[in-house]
Amino acid sequence: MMRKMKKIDLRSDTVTLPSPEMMEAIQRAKLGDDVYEEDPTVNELQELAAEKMGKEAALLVTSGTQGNLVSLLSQTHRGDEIILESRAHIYLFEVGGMAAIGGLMARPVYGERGFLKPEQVVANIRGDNIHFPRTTLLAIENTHNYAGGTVLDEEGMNALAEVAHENGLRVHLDGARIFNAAVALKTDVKRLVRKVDSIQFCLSKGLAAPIGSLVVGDRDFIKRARKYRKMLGGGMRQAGIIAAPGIIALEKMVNRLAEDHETAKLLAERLSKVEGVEVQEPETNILFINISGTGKKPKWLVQELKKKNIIIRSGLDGRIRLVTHYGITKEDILFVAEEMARLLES
Ligand code: TLP
Repeated sequence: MMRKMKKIDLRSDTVTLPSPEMMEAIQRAKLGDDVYEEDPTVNELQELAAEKMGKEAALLVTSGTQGNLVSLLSQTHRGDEIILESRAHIYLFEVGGMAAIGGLMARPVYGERGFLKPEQVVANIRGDNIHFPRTTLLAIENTHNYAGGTVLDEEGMNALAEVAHENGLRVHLDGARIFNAAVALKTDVKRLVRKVDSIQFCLSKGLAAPIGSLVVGDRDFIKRARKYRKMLGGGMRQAGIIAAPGIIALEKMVNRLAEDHETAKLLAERLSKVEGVEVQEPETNILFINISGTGKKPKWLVQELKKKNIIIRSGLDGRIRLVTHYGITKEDILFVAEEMARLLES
């Protein structure tokens, strides 16, 4: 079959390249020194982000990891304990920054589909005892990456935030992919985050901007976050070149996430027909499969697909994560499914 060998990279939605419109916006961006809060493009993006989330203020940060860390630092004190789901990105994949830099204790608790139940939160809050650290924060991840791009709805979000607040905890949302959740639920993102105190969301994932995340919350929180961002080396100067494509990401790339959810479903549907392949039904743009039933090894599959310019990565736990995103078409996905089926059935 003569097919032009387009590179199809399904390792993550972080691999997306900026759209031509984003590249043009970078060229035209009005710039200033953002450490002095004088970059008009950064200011515009931050206002837009705050408005979209229904909160008072926002702050552009370099990455999701930095956004989560400044949020945690801004809402806790050294020695505090944070409750989070045991597969949370903050806990597993952020280099232990909360402990190393924040002096924070993690209280990881397993939750079905990546989400704790309110009663699990209550059960894990430390009581008033001389021996205990203080529990001061609940961190939620929506969509939950490692649990399979799973979605928590408005009711679920509110129930968690309410129980946390009733017990004196603040609430942080690792919303790296919160727009995927909102699109999957066909709801306004504002409704999902209404009761949380801080949010980190990424521009550089499904929204296809090249760099950056936003931290969102009330003005006092953002003031503290700005100081911690500076401490971590995240005070940027003419950062409007980052903010300009970010504005396009927020204004034009949100609704199209539905296409990524469709292509993930299509891939799941095709792969579930292959004998020995276990497929976790995708809720958004992340699909986990397990091929151990085929007798083939993930590493072998990675190598074989690479020959067709299809790039995947085998996970840490034997599963394979496939992520759909901007630039991946339905036709690409049909091609990937066909190639994978051919290899796994051979
Ligand atoms: N996730 C990356 C990798 O680190 C695994 C990916 O490819 O999915 N929160 C969540 C839920 C994330 O998935 C990620 C990135 C982050 C935070 C961190 O964002 P960055 O990579 O911008 O620091």
